[in-house]
Amino acid sequence: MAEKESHIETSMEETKKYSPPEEFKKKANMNDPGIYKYAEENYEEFWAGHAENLEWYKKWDKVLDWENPPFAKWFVNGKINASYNCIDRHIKDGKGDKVALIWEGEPIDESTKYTFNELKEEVCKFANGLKELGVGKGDVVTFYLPMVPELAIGLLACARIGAPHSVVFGGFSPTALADRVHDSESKVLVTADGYYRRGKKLNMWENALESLESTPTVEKVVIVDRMGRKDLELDDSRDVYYHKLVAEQSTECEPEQMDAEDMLFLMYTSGTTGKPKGVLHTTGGYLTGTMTTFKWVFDIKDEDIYWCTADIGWITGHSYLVYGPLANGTTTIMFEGSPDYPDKDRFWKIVEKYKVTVLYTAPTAIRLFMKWGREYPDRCDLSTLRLLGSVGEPINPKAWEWYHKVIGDSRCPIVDTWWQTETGMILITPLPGITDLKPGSATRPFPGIQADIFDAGGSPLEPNQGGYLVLKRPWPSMLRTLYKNPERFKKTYWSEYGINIYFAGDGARKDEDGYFWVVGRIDDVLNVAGHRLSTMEMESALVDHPAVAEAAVVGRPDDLKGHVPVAYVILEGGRTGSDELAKELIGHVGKIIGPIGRPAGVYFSEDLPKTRSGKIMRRILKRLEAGEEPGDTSTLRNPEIVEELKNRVQ
Ligand code: 7RM
Repeated sequence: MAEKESHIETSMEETKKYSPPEEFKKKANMNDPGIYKYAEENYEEFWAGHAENLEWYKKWDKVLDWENPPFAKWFVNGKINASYNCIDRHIKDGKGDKVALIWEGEPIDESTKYTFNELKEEVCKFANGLKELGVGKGDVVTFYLPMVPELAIGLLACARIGAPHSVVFGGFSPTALADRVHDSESKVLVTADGYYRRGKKLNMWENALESLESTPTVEKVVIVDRMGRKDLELDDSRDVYYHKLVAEQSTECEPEQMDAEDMLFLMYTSGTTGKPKGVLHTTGGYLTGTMTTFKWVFDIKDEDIYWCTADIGWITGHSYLVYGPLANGTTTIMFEGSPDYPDKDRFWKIVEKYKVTVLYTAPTAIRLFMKWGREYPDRCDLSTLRLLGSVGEPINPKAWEWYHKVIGDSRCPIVDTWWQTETGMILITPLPGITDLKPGSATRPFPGIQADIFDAGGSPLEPNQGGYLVLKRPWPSMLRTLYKNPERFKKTYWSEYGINIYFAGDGARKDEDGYFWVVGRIDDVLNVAGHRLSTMEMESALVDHPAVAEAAVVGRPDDLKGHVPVAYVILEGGRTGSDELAKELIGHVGKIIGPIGRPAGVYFSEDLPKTRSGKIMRRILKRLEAGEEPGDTSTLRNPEIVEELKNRVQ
């Protein structure tokens, strides 16, 4: 990881407290604050109690095996199927006709609903189709899709037959897709002909085709016909349309009995080095963790209409759009489009249309809505909302207050939830009805979770001292390893403070009430609009360009997106920077990583601040971008460059 600073600066603005109304407390499902103490003292039993809510083919012999840290096993020798538990179990409980999934297309008049019965049929058909293509237990299937129902169905179809899924966000480039397909050795890729974005029709098939040139493991490609394009040139021995594949399939498919520790999915995430990490989640623990946190954090009732606005291409979409809600038998909404199409009131129109009761979204979206103004939400009936969630980055108190007042009508509690791709489930969060809220704080660890703040040397810090966020005890939906890379798994997460302590990579402080205030990443990972991007990945994309000799990418604070990437570039000898070249470099990075990786700006410079051993001190560039003093430059080989850059940046 990046050099550790001895001090993490955290802001300490004092904030109002919001106490849940007594009435709400009474209604809340889990209104016993004693649950924290119970879970703390009996945490294996606590988790086992929740796992009992799932249906197992065979119960576990042991709740947790932590004898060989950091390699945890949960619900040892238990046998279970995630797809069965998300669908069939509810049908058996008489909920077959309840709506499981609502899909809202980007075009305003396009939507579909699936009851649990219908979802089961679709999932079984796709599962049988995948089997026909030769997919069996343990074969990874990669999905590169827009937000179409086939994506949610595909996850559950894979889970049904024991084939791990790996979803690559549709905004990633062909190169990024190829890297991920390659690492996971997928034999099947599921993609689409195209997708809608703000009324425009965009191609997807061309990207998939480009990546297929360098992914020899792929034998079969399934294509979802989203746009009705007629111009696709298919390779008949490899490519098949989704609707043709599933047309004749049986609507029954016996779920595979999976071991609790069998891989459920891979989710690639940006790390501190260029190569993305394949975060591996398993079946029993992941489902227990997401089911339980979903129910408690969102205080879920059977009649809730729940909407998570995340894309299934990210972990939030996996855990809290698909698995968490469906494991609880909750109606979950999936939206294909953008918040401003056809107008800036689209989200609120959806809330009104489906009478959404619980909304889970990201601070970056909230800040955008704030900028657009309250006229858009005010046009719509939001009175069905009763609880609001936030995830992805710290929510600034101003955005919190706006969300609370304008969207929540000062009625709805806000659950600010801290977690990561690696943690699989929410770990720091209020419990509505129990926890007093402080805008900007994710509040307290979920029952049974032990979080703390350590200094660089590994000692727990006093209240309000900034340090490093750690987790001191395993939890059921923790990542089990990095795919094919257990050494990197150990090194990245379990080496900083010893093999029992999970190092989250976030800077944070704990206040006098034990509330956590997360500042953000302390490694070379940028959080851009709630998406994790690796600065190293962008730097290698830049130096891949013939004009670039060296590059450093850092985050610049941004009112809307939290941070945006900016690139400092040293050109190859003889070259001079220009607006054209800057544009070209931005486009180049966009092509290698995908549109979300495009730098917001490029600076050309003769040199960059470097240590005597030649390492670029990104920390200094980061400070300049934040408009702060550069700090100690005495260890630099070339301190004079800092002044020069400072004049240019400001
Ligand atoms: C769920 C998700 C993880 C990183 C994490 C933090 C940041 C997420 C919050 C937050 C402050 C929050 N997974 N983060 N939630 N920071 N408060 N409520 O976002 O793997 O994509 O990102 O996001 O830095 O380490 S993720």
